[in-house]
Amino acid sequence: MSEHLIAGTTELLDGAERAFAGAPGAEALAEARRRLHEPLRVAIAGKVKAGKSTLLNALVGERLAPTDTGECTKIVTWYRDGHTYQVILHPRDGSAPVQVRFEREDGAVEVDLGGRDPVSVDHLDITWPSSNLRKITLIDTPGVDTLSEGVAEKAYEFLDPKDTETPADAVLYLMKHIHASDMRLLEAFHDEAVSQPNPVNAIAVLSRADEIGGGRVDSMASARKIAARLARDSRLRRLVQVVIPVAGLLAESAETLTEREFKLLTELATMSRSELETYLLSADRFIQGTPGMPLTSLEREELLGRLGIYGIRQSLALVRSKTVHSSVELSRELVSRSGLTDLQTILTTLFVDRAAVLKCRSALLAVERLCEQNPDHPGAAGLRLQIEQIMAMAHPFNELATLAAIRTGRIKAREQDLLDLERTLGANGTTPWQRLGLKQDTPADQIRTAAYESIARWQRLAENPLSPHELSQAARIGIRSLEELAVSLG
Ligand SMILES: Nc1nc2c(ncn2[C@@H]2O[C@H](COP(=O)(O)OP(=O)(O)OP(=O)(O)O)[C@@H](O)[C@H]2O)c(=O)[nH]1
Ligand SMILES: [Mg+2]
Repeated sequence: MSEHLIAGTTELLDGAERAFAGAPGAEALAEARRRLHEPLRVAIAGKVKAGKSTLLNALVGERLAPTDTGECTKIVTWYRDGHTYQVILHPRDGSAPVQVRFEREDGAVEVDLGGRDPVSVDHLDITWPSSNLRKITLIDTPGVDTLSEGVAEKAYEFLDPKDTETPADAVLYLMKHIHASDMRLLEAFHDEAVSQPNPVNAIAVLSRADEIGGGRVDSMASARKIAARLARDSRLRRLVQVVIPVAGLLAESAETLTEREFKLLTELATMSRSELETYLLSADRFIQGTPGMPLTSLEREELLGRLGIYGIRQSLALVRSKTVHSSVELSRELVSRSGLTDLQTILTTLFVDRAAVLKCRSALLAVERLCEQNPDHPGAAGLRLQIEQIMAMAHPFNELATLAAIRTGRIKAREQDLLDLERTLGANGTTPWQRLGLKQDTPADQIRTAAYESIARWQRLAENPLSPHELSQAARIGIRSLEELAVSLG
């Protein structure tokens, strides 16, 4: 299926390049073509200090993006896989990109801007050999505080496809609490052209989840409850597919945990639990400690900076209960408890498995934008028709559009029907068992039976004279998804 889609999109780009040769903005087509064969681009956006760079590092599994201070946190920075380590600076004035020097300080890549004002830099493009960047290129964006500030405007513009070409195919939006400006920024990312305000290419992350419960051992459980409540909020459902809580700092440190840190934690775990608890009530108390307490103040401060109170509590509990016996085991447990494993799974099922559709969607948008910029061009009408044809023929687009229609409240039905239909359309993942809500190891014949039962159910709904037209149409798209699924089972 995706090969057909890529072939159709490539043909469209060929036609557009012939039609628009030399026309203003035609360079965008070559870029769109390149993108089709590159990894999916996922932007990490959100307000200032939401924990974006920290989460990026956790996803790469290395401390690459600078956090906290430094002029480079104000610049959009791409991290992509490649053979060599290099940093290319793209100036804002459109002049030629230049290779710049960098150092690694405290793990993070410190780029030497060569005296340039960060505002004059459009973006930095960092190539870094990493298997975690093979399928997705990650784009770190500067935090948006108030939308009127210079830097904020830049990020806003970056996410707003109306003004500039959208450089990302999908977005992870980090939020600590839901905020009116959070919604505005998210809305800006959603284009209207290809499939209406679109919740299909965005995931919300409830970030710094450990802080939600004040670092208590049950912080993640509280964060999960809040995330589940947010995910039911109709305003948010219009904008994102899911809301996932992640303790990014813990995830980053867990991914990069050292043998030495494991040893320090083991030493700390020798102190009685009740005694240590009184010191874990605040960061100051923990660092100051008391004479005779394991580790030096400096060592405790270092651990706190890496793991936070929540991470320290979790680590000590795991060491004490002998659930983990090595830094490798501790790292694995903490990665899971930070919510990163869940996020990685969701990223794979919702973005990576759909990469071809999302990338083709970006390419169709690029052609459509060019047609808009040159409305009187003789080729524009034909290309627009071709875009419509690709979208109508490519079933994955219909799935995305229908998912978006359900999410934006344009399809009315019983809540359970809508939830099941969303799942059928691939909202929870595109494998047969995910679409049917079955267990992963369900045998093929049971999957097939479930698929036929489900087809019959949607047929009844589609043919029911009382079903509104939009619902019948949505049910038919679901039937087509299930038919393709049944064929794929052989
Ligand atoms: N407790 C806790 N602190 C976090 C978490 N994630 C990030 N931080 C801290 O929050 C601060 C900001 O983190 P960054 O990752 O730089 O946030 P950012 O969104 O990239 O910030 P800007 O790019 O400046 O907008 C740092 O001191 C991090 O250590 C988290 O999950 N829990
Ligand atoms: Mg940052």
